[in-house]
Amino acid sequence: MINITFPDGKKATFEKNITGVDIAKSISTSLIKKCIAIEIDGEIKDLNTVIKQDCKINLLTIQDKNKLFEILNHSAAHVMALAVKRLFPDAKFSVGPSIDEGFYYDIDADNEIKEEDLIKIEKEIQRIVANALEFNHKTITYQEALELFNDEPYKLDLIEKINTRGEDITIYTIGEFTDLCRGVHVDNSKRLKFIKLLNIAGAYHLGDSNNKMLQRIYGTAWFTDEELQNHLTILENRRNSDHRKIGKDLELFTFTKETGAGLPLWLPNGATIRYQLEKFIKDEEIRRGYHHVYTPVLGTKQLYETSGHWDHYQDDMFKPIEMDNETFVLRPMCCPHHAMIYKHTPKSYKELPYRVAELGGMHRYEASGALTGLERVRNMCLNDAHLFVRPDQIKDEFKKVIELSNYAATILELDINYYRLSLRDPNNTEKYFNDDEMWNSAEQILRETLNESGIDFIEALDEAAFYGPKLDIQIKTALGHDVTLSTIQLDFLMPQRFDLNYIGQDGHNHRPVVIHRGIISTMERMTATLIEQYKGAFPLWLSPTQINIIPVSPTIHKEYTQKLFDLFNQQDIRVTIDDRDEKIGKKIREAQIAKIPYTIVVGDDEVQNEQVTVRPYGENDTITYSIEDFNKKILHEIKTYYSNRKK
Ligand code: TSB
Ligand code: ZN
Repeated sequence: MINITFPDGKKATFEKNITGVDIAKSISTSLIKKCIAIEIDGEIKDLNTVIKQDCKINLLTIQDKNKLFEILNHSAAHVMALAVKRLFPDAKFSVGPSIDEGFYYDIDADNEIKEEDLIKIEKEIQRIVANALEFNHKTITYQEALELFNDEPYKLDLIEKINTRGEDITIYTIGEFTDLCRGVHVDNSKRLKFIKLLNIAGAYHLGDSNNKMLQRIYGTAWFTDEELQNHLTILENRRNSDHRKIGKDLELFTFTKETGAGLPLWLPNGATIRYQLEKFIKDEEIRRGYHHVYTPVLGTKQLYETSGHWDHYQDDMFKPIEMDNETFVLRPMCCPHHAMIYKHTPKSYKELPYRVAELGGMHRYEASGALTGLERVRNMCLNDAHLFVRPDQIKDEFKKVIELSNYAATILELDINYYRLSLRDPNNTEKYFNDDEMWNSAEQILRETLNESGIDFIEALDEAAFYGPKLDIQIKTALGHDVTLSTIQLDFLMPQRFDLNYIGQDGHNHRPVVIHRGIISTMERMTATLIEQYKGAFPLWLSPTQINIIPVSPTIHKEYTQKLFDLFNQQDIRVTIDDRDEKIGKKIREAQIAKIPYTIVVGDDEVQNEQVTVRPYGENDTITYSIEDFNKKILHEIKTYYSNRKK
């Protein structure tokens, strides 16, 4: 006999070896139809799991849909695999898990599955849904598994792995399709009515680039049509603010096969935005006592051996270049060059903090699958600085950097997701240099500084730089990636490695400490962030074109149009004239599509009254100003980094 306790405390007794279906049946026949899965002692299981001992159970229905999202999507992967098998009988299957917002399945169909086939597969899925097929599972032996999947090479690989781990091998059958799987699933394919296949991407079997590249089909499944439609709208909005799409539409940047993956080409519009960002941060840093320098993008391999990059950061570097018996590396970071700048002359304690800054070019060999538009590239320019400070200056200087970071975040209107204190994992001896005492004191100082600054932060293990702990300022991208924008890092190692000193008040040599910091990140990542944040409608100071003048008649209004152009152009305002032989309505529309902040239309009235009629971006109404008033207004907006972004 087995005693079952329900969530409301009621109890029931059954014969041995019953399943969720039997329990539902004992309550009411209508409940059988509603039950999707079962919770046994708090763990979600298949509805037809055999219960062998006393337990607490909870029969899960659509009311519990939040709990069931994962198993719904995992079941969706199976149903999709069955559909694919019917349409592509030769396809071989790898793995098909649920993910945050849906599911995928990695399939080897010799690249036969095309984007347009997704509709066919969806139709087949709907047939499977209509057939209301049950999910059935059982445990089999290693030998049985080898026989059953003898024609499925990827499954055989998985079976070997499961067997080595000494785990049970379980299989699930739906219709004519049997899959190797740990579960859990919904009871029946009829639950998968609201499903959508999204796209196909390349993926290696088990994510290992030594394996064959397979096709990964992504999809998402929901319990109601309303939820599915809502989710599709969210995805559509995300796609529309994806910086790669906007960057293409607004001609900001591009990549070509010929130049190489992850190596961005900044088109004139994007280059203008970048130049404004560079000017903004460089001028601000100079005002705050930074020394801006220029140093080369490569150095000798030896320089990077001394710094420790060669030992701890080699995997992220391009391969060395050999020339005339010397070996060079493309630098992945600017720190060693800045250390050499510090060393150029002896420093006295009075000269510290000594702040070396650069818009520094660097190269990192990011995995090809990780490259994402401008967000993650292989050639980049970092708003970098290395602050050489006395130990008694660490906290103050760190706080000043936080202050600068806050200032930049305000001007750039950044939506910061969270602050992260990134610590080393003491067990990861390969990644971090080995000096417990140094790490402990660096981490402690940083924690104290953050607490004193009143910053709300989370702590994360194994996210530190190889040379020290850091404060990372994280944002969430349109695609939902969690990425680091600003970073402020504490380093006791580099001064030692490069034998950096300053002469103290006592006349003796002392070791400085280094703060590495990147405030507005790389120009690449910051531009990607701003594109997504503003959805391409940049504030005036950043806009590639600030004013577009459209003469109603390119001949009659030519002189006045030119006069306005010259006036703005001479004040470094980025202005264009659209005197193409096109309808005025079309030109205004195109200026809106290009998201130009101000469009001036010049007609007879404007010429006669020496005025400008202006249509701000995104507005239907125009405003008429005297030339002088408009000029003042835009100069003010540029100078104050004005933005009317609605958050
Ligand atoms: C701050 N040596 C320090 C520097 O002094 C350093 O390089 N730190 S870093 O490794 O964290 O990189 C600084 C910033 O560059 C990161 O915070 C991130 O915003 C940006 N970044 C890193 N890798 C990439 C990449 N592949 N593409 C674009 N931006 C990147
Ligand atoms: Zn650095």
